[in-house]
Amino acid sequence: MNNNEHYDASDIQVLEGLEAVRKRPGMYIGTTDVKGLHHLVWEIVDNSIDEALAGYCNNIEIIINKGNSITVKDNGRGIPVGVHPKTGLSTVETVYTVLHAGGKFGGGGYKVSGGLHGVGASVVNALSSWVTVTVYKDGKIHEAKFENGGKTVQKLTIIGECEPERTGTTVTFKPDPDICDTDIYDYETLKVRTRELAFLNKGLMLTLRDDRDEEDTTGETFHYEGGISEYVKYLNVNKTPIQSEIIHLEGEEDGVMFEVALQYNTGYTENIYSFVNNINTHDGGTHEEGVKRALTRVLNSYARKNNILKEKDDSLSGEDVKEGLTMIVSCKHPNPQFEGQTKGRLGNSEVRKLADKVFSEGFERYLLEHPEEAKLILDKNMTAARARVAAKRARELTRRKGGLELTNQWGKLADCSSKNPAESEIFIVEGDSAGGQAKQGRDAKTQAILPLRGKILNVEKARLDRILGNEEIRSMITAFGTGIGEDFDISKLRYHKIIIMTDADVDGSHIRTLLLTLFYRFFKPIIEQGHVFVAQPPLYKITHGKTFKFVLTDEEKDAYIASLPENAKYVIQRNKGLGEMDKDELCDTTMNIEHRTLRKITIEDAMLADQVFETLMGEEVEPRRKFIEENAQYVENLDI
Ligand code: 1YM
Repeated sequence: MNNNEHYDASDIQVLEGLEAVRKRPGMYIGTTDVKGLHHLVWEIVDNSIDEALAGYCNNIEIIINKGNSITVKDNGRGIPVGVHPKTGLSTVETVYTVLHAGGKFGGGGYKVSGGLHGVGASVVNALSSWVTVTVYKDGKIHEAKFENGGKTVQKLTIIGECEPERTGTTVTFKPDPDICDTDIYDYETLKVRTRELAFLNKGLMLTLRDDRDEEDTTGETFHYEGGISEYVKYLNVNKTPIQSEIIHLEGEEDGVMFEVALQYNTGYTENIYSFVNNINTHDGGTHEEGVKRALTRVLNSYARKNNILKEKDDSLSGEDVKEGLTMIVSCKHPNPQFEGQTKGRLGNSEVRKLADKVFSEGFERYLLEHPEEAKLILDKNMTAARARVAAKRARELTRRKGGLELTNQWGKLADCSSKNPAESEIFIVEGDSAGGQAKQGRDAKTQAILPLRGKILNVEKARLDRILGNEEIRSMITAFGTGIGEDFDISKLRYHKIIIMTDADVDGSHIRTLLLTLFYRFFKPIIEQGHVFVAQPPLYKITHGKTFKFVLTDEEKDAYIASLPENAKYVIQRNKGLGEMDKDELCDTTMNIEHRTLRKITIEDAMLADQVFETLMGEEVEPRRKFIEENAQYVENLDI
């Protein structure tokens, strides 16, 4: 159609169609910024993916060329090359120049494009300065060329021969700079989606290559025989899984394919992603709902049957069973209904049933066949449930008791006079006697003291919810000023240093573990933002004649002793409790900004404490015994 004088009716319709796309590109590709630029690539890749889903293609290459054009190659059947009965044009030309051609001619299968339904090729053509389509089919190489927003400049022509076994489609296009604001592709963006497509389509090999700077002969290849199982593994790579294998379940009904892969880890966040025809359904929908509903139901029923949940206990909630869960849900649907503002939700109601059925049957069987792993999962769920109850109770308590005025009445907080959080510190001190000394020796302007009494010493038997019932702990939470759970607001933190000061014995380490666990679960940002510290009281007091020295470590002790005159008499006293120092000693060595050493708590420290806490408070005697045995070497007086 090089000659304007030879338009017939169908040609005019064709040109009007593509002109509409150029007039309102946003309607077809969302935006004309860098996002839209990448969108064009996926429109072409989607056609290759469709061919893969139909079972005819297992290899796709994406190349960013010099000059910022893109080549997409596949080894499918090749776009049909015959004359199309409706348009009188070759099917290749029809697919690339008639809007909605894909929808009409694609026929069956799982159309992947999220709303464009196969019109992608003509849209890309409309928005490109040039496009070349090459089809390998029947031992021949066919080629068609388009320019200037989809005008045919070379009708489909045989340009050579190839091996008869060779089939496939290669498309190269250059986005039109008049339409797109940028022509710079971002390799990382393309890579992330390419990898995702490989995870979502098991067995499919996808290669991404960047030839812009210098010819890259290999590129990066993504190919996962395990599909979404490997996606879960990938997402859990920096986490600690609590199951040795990944659960992978799939099923099909009336042409709808559904699959799910999941694995729990020791963390607290949920990592759930769902897809329909390879498109991320950000707002979930029936496929995700079906799985979540079944997950909660199956775990509750397993817990009841195995007496993990007692008759009086509340059921596990949907939130409880999602803690530490990494899960990919994928559905391939010939006729998906996308709902919601951003069309990010699957609406087809029959999928809910299919997802529920496939998941509950498979997961129930898994739990029965893997009792040890089932136990680990249920332990995790139960802990989450307890934490939820505890958080709720704490929220109610802090809400009910309200403001700080009450603190002094039922806690024993000696607040500092400064109202500037940046210079204010709160010492959480083990025991009344050390607390009393600290109150006397502190700098009252910037240092607040909150003594914790012995009541909470029996940490290993106390649940978090009970601990939150402890008055001193509650006054501590109120003193922080941040609120807890949903109400948490770090900008309200009243002390930028929260300093835990405990004895160097088992009880001291229990209290520290408890406090760190509490902070980790309910005040994570205060740890993440570096507000939590542990005071380091001196480990030894070395008396030599009338002089004495406090030292923090064994190394310092040895160095000091070596510095004493030969044959000098000295006494080394190991400092077990804070109370062994008088008030001046305590304040000089451990609290005074000039002399003290503080250890900043990292999120890793807190995570470790949290795990230790679980071991200590768990119902299981064996891990507790083992923990104490393993750690006995670190403590002098094992008094438990
Ligand atoms: C690099 C882009 O477009 N591959 C591709 C597209 C098609 C086919 C195969 C194909 C589909 C069918 C039958 C079918 C398309 N064909 C059409 C249409 N890669 C790329 N590979 N035979 C071949 O769906 O029945 C549209 S896309 F409409 F012509 F069938």
